[in-house]
Amino acid sequence: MEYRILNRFTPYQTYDDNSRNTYGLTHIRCISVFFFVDKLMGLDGKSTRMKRFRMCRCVFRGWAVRSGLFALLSVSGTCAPRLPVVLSTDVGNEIDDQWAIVYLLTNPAFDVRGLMSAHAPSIRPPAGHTSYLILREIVEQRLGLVTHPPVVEGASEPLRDIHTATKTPAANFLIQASRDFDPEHRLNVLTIGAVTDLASAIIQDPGITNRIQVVDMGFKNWPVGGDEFNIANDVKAMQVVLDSGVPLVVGSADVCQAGLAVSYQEAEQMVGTRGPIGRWLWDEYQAWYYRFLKPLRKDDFSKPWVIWDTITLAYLLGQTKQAVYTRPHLKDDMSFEAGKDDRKISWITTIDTKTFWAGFLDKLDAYEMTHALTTEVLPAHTGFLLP
Ligand SMILES: [Ca+2]
Repeated sequence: MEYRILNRFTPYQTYDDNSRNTYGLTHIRCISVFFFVDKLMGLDGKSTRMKRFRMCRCVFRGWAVRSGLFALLSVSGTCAPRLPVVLSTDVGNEIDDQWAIVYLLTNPAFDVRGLMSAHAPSIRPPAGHTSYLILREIVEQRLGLVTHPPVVEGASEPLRDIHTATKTPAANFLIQASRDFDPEHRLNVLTIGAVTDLASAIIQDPGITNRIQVVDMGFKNWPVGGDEFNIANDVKAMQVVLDSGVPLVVGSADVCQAGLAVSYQEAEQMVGTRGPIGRWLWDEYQAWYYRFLKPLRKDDFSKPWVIWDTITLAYLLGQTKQAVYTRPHLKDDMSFEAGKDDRKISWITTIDTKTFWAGFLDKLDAYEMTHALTTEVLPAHTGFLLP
């Protein structure tokens, strides 16, 4: 019983076969304990059945009391409620989504209900499907998860207009996943790409705005809004999200640049010296760096790259500060104008960078120590690695 309780609060072990190994060890340990007690009390083959029965009853009672105490200690002392999360990611166009996916699935604080792919123009068409394949490969191959939260395919194109949903598996999944929640207990929806599937879910089921909270990486800055990659990839979808009134927290590019920039040397120190997952993140960092930064700066490694999308996780972990503004309307040119009412929006202003990266590396180490991970070179599906 006690081991089952331990496992419940160790989610990076509950998704895969490694947890079954823990159960096997538990059984062996229990048998060993009973054998030792048997010998200590002289209960060998000459003992009566009644003696054995009383002994077993005594042991069982003691075990039950211990387990109850352990459960109470676990719940009250060390285990905060886990954060229910669904992620929508355009993984495959850059390197930051990979870091966000890794942290989401290695940190026991997150109760991951599902992972959805999203489109971007730099992902091979159909982009939603390509991103889905990359996402699945990361979860199953890079992170080695035999069983895992649902991985669901998202839209491959932006919305046609603000009134017409794109009916995708991801939009349907999000609506279904949200049904377990209510205004006081909301599902966190992290969007780190175009918000097409989120907008489609809202158009199909407006009531979802009472069951979810959205944390989005997007926009250049406050109060401009601005032409930023994720927003530009589906402006209409973000117009739907903003106008719906769904609780929305934004992590904009300027705040990411201030808090999540990682230099070449820092990236090597952070992930390059770790296990297979860390080395993969480092390989992709280098590939991205040499393709997009070095051609312009031959002997200069000082320019960092920004791990943008992880700002959404920093928010969920309480490692950011926010300002609350009157909710704007998004114009077609991606600038803001005054909204029609006094509804609000939360805008992240700072990130506790040191605490965030320390937690990231701590969870990565713990995961790599407890999981069998591949060291094979996997086929590169990521867009910027394609020939
Ligand atoms: Ca992204």
